[in-house]
Amino acid sequence: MNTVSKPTIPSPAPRSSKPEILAEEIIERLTYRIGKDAKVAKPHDWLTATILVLRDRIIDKWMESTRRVYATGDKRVYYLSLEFLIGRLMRDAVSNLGLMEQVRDALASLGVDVSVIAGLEPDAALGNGGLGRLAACFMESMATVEVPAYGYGIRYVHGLFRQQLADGWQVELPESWLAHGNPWEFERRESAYEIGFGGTVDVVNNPEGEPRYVWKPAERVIAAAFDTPVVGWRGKRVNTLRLWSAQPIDPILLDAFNAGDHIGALRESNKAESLTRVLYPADATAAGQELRLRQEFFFSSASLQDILRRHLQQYDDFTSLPDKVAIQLNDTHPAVSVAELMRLLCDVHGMEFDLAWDITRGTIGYTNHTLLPEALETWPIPLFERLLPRHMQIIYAINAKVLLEARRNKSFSETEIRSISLIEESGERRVRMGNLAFVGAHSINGVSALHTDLMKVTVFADLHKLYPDRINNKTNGITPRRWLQQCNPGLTSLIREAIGDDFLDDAEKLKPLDKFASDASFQEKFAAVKRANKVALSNLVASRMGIKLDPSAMFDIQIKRIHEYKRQLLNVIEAVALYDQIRSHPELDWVPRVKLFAGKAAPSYHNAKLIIKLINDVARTINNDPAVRGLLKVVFVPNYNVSLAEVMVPAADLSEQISTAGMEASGTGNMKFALNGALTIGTLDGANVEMRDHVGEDNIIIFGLRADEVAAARADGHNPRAIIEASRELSQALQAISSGVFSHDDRNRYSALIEGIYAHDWFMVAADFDAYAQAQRDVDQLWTDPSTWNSKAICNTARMGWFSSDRTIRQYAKEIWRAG
Ligand code: B1H
Repeated sequence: MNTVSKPTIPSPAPRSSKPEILAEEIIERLTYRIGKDAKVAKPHDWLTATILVLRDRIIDKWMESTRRVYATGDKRVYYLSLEFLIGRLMRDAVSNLGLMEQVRDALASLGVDVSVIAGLEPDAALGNGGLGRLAACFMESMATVEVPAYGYGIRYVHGLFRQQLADGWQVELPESWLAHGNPWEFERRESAYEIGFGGTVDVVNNPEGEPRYVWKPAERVIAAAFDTPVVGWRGKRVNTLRLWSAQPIDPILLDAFNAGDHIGALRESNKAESLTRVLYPADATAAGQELRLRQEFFFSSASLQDILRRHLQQYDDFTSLPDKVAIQLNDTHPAVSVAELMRLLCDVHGMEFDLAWDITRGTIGYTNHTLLPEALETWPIPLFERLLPRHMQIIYAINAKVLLEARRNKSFSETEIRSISLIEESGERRVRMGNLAFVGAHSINGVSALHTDLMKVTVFADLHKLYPDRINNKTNGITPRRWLQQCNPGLTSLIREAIGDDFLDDAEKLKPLDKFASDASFQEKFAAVKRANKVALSNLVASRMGIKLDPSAMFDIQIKRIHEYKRQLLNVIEAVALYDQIRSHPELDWVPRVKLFAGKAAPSYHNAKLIIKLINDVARTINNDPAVRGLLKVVFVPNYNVSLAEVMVPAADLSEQISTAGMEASGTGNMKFALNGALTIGTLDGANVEMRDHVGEDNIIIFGLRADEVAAARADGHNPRAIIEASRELSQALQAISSGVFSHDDRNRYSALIEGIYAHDWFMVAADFDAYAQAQRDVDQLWTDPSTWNSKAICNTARMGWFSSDRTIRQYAKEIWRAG
């Protein structure tokens, strides 16, 4: 550095939020940034120009937030997740900046309808379902509760596939959210790191201490950073979502090109870029392919290198890492971070193994999201060793340490030791990523009280015995900004009129709304808002699908990934049974219902795709049967995503949360519906248990086996055939489906699916059917008394504030991260 005195650089003037000024700036951006004359600008151009104007207002706060954490030396939190299901960002940003009216007016003065251009923004679907959406809610809440945080993930070129229906079958189409560019992101060319794969490990002996290991990767790619600002409520803090994109070291091999090998010249480049090209659409199933392991290591290594670089900019060495940095692993997808952090500390920065191990564990926390065996990631040793030879050595070294600890402890049997090991020895030897994440973390948390309790007695029973203080619970939450204020402005203004604005800053202050539950005039207004939301959904269904819905019917909604454990099948079998009853007893007073479904199936998940087809087959038959007289409608809305949820959630009367008890770790859709005044019909699974505690058992409809009963039934050899024979409704419905009543074109289409229920009924569909059907008739009964229904719905909204992700994040900050 030379010593020339630094000039004082003025800061840009604060930006006005007057509609006239916003309008001027939008024209400015349109002209000079996009190069379009307002007269010929397309709606997309207006959208981009508007986002650029908003972005400027965010940048000031962003820089201020970054400066603040440097100045205070506060701990930084890093959330590592392979998925961020963020959806659209414009309405979120405008609303959190408090510019809703101003932006609407500014655009109106230019002849542009804000809702039209907002609807053009692509829905960023860099995630599969609940796990990815949770990461997005957490990002918004971390900014809101002012935790200095960075999200780290992958900038997939193609997010989750677009779902189309062809004759009722799911068809997957590529999704290209970046097609029109992405005005929210900033490419950071200065923040790029090399990521290696394969190769060999050299050992350099060191007479002074531990030998030094040097990994010589055979392949290398560049990880390039793209940053998106995340604005908290009222713009208090702006955090960064940093997504990595893979780029080749040599974009083109000129020698090969000049020698005429034009394809070979680009091979390296294509290979690098394919690393971050698509999101794995598995959801709750480990993908198990080499490219996936590459993705996991790629983003873990880039993130850790970035974290360590930032730390060294401010502090002398890494002994302070656990005090200044908290790294949270979102499931095991980034679990290789445990070994990579050890490698960076020991091999690159020369730290002793034992000290590095303490620092690693002091820094890392791990969140588990599922107990499903098929979702627990393990990698074959030969693959792991070939791709990450040095990490394999480190994992063996960690394992030796942990197993020695367990053996010294004396109270462990050989079976228990085997289950603690990071290496699975039965059959093909594999690395257990869950065990690696567990031993490398000081905190292991589940996502609901029930799920956390089950973790302690199932997957991690033996590790929990060895490290009894590490497992803790952090019940999931949802951001009330997106999932109440933005998606349900009608309900939000109604609540403001009744109890004032306090709940906008603290969702638990919805409580006073309880008093209005029995207020007849408030009930009427509440019902009117719900009806308007149902009309909006009906319009969407009419325009997308040409199906007409009656907004005075009960809207009964199940939207989530299609999975056998989530039991869309139970729901549709009940619809078939109800259909049968309506036809047999036309004289009875049936409650008009619309059963809506939406959700994607993993492309390779045969039964899930078959369930989609079944729902559509049943829908076609029921909707076209004049004997039903419109009393029952079944609709499968295609291409479920965040934006569709924002329309469906506020329109629900009844929320279906009917997973087999013990299988849904938490659920978060359940919370969104209840917050928006739907009643829940559900099992005692995941966060439903705590929702019942909060809303009160009179305000939720619970049915079915509990988790311990499911476990007992499975262990004792549950006899579904006997159960089915004892239930006339169920046997008739199953018979109808399996004999082809809904599939004349292929009468055996569903025979194997239904045979699974007769043969083992793993998901307890038969076991829970009668209780479910009865609960549905209880719901019908309730519906006939609108005042009681509405009062229960209002209680749900009033009492769901605890499920705000602000509460969840405060608990993580206090109890795991010790930050903020
Ligand atoms: C959840 C997943 C998941 N749990 C593997 N596990 C994946 C597993 O692509 N993969 O390999 C993707 C996702 N997702 C969900 O997490 C739980 O099922 C929900 O119950 C829970 O609410 C959500 C957030 O905690």
